Amino acid sequence: MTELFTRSPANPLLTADDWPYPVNSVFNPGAAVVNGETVLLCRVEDRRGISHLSVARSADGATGWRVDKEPLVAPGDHADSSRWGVEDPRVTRVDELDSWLVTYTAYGPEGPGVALATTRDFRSVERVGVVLPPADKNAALLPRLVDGQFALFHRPMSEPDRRADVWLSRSRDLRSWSTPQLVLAARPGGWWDNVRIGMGPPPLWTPQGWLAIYHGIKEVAAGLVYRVGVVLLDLAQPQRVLRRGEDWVFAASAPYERVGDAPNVVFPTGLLHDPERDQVRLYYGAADSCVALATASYSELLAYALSCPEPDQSRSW
Ligand code: BMA
Repeated sequence: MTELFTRSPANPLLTADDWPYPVNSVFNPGAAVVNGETVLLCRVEDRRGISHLSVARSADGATGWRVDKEPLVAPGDHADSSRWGVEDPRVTRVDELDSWLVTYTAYGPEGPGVALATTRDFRSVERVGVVLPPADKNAALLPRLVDGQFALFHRPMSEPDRRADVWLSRSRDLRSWSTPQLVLAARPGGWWDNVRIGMGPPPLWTPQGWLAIYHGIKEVAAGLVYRVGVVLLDLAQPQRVLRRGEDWVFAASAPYERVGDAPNVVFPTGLLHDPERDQVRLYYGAADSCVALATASYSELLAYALSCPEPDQSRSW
């Protein structure tokens, strides 16, 4: 398979050195286009190890970043379910709300839970708070309603077998969510996504289905390796997988992906489609240390997804 994604020559786009105050690391950004500018909502880990979410803006999405001096979403106080940090945001434009919805992980003594906030301008947020209790994370909302309902992918951790797969829940009010339906499971044995998987950025609408990027984890002697895969989901029933790639489409190879706080991690969280350039921009965290960008041709990526096998229900991986 030819490489679908090309790394930006400006990588790493953002590191701790770009922050206006001392921090440990900057990674796993949600992405949006706001008034023609690219806005990244970055996870910033401070020097206590607690994360907050801060905005960086750029005219071309790769260079000339301007970083806000104050967090957009800060961790909660002592009694709060996010007292140990707010992490891994995904950002979805929701026209029905005339807002962007931020889905993020609220981390506290109970574990990681799924939390929501809305913003109209990336200068202030309204917090909805935790909507799916621990242990749950990797939440990404579809940009369109399905049967009049919001559709949210998320990754509950089931006990006692500690399975960690991608599920879908629906809601009319963003607060109460339906019983989850299984979408995509980790593949056992030697597969690259055999330990845990999680939805990446909010999937892209295409005429052929929802084009979705996910991360998959494999455990090797040296630790965990995070890679990136592609699936195509049914437009009307997004819990139905139409196609699933067998190979990963993106994996750590650059020095800033191989070396850092968490080596060999690429963690995709932002995906922007520019129809005029037939381009998608994938923003990701590298090695839990910096923010990076890889681009692909939209039509090549979609053609690749359509060429992948249909999942065979009778086959057990
Ligand atoms: C996951 C999340 C991500 C992180 C990744 C690799 O569980 O916590 O924030 O990037 O692990 O360490």
